Amino acid sequence: MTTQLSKLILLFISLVTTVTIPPFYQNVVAADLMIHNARIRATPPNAAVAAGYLTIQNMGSNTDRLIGISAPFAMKSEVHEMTMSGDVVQMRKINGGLNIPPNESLTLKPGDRHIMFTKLKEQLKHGEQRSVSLVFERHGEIVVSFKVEDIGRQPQHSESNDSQVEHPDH
Ligand SMILES: [Cu+2]
Repeated sequence: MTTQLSKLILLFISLVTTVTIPPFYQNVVAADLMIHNARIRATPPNAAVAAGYLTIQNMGSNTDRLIGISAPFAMKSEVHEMTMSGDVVQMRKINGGLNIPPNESLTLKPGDRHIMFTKLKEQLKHGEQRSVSLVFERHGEIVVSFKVEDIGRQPQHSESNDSQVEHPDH
């Protein structure tokens, strides 16, 4: 009986661990948070930076806060916002994290707030999947698979003077 039970448990474990994860745009559900459409703009060789986008939906009843991002392929990962300075679009690091109130979602998208992966260690090619770690105040760390794809170029933007981030053309 005990042996049969342990066989059953083993079978169950192997079933659970071999479940295939859809490769593209998988929705990651971690307790109250659902993360979808996570993607990174593919880069040319030797690019210094790459932009990432996603939607984080808060299905719970408490505000959560995205407080940290890290990726093995970049030295630094941060959230940027775009601002207009005269005719020039600039981007600036957002400090202090981003709130996601209950029943609302946070969307980072081209031409708007985005994740900026800086000091890239390698090229990010169309079709790849890259793991990125998101840290939330309430939920802690969630590792999300981002799909690398050719996304139409963003309008040119330059870096604001007060920012510490290095941003060659991209
Ligand atoms: Cu940026």
